[in-house]
Amino acid sequence: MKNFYNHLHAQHQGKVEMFRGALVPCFEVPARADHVLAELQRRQLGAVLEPQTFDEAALTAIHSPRYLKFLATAWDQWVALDAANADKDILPSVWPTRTFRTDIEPDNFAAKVGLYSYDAGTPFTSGTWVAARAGAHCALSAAQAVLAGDRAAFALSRPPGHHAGADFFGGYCFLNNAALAAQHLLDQGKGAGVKKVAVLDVDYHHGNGTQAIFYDRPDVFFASIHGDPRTEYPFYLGHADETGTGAGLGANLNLPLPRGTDYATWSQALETALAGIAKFGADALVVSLGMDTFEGDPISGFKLTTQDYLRLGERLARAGLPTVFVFEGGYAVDAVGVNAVNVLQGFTSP
Ligand code: OKP
Ligand code: ZN
Repeated sequence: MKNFYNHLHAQHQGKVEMFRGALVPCFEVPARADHVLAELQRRQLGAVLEPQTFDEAALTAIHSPRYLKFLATAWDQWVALDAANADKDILPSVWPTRTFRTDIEPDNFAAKVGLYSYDAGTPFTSGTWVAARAGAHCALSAAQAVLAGDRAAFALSRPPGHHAGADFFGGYCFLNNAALAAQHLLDQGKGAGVKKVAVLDVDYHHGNGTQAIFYDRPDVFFASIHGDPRTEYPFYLGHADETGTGAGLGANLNLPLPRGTDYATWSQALETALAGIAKFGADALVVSLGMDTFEGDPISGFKLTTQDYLRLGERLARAGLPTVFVFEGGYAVDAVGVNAVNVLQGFTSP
């Protein structure tokens, strides 16, 4: 399996995030990807490649031009306000909620940041745009490899992506890598017979961005297994009654589970998700591969073990679809490499 490694990921290195009234060190750290890379190389599980570059159109297929322009210029705007800002990250602090307008982009920088975000846990740093763009290119490159005939490919990219919407960042995410990969498979895969794509999100947190992007689409099935949003981030989306809208009705499947869920129960939800994907008739699969379902994860509540990830990989292989893996969450830094590579290993050599 080819692995597309975001060689620029460490340029995104947030200092602090807002948590319970205090600024605490970021959980989403560069060491996460370093550990996955080291484990890939240790087990020699395929070539580690730099991503190709793609033009703007591959990004505007998912994200709004207004949002992309903001991401590309945000840091310069921030430092232009005050040169001393260069030592601090941008952290959102004000948002338009119900009854406010979102059609007018404010001139005020803080207000602009709030228009394009939804939480105060996602710092935007000097290198965020460069890192996020290269990460998106990893996901697109992995999709490209699958279109060229590879059975599977892995985008080893951070920051993660599944919380990012068409025009907002949040939940440590800026560009929706999984959505970009899915759209690329559709846009470039017509000749290869790719007409319908499924996104399976196994991150602990509901992929609200991916769901929202494809919610009215009949050609992308979104299935997600995650902590119940009544108690778990991102709280305001991910309930079982969200089944899609309009032409996309029936193409969204949420499987929320309580804190404390282990693989015996989690894998039943996986069967339900895969049955939905099979019934939908997907021609290709994108897996939002979050490893924060691990029992040792510091911010999550499921109880999957390191061994369980081998079984997950085996099961995904048996789904029989060309598969793009996109790295998402996983904050037990010392375990995330072994756990992620276990999924890939289970997939390739069960
Ligand atoms: C991103 B991904 C922890 C608060 C949690 C947001 C979690 C984002 C998870 N102090 N804040 O889905 O792994
Ligand atoms: Zn997560």
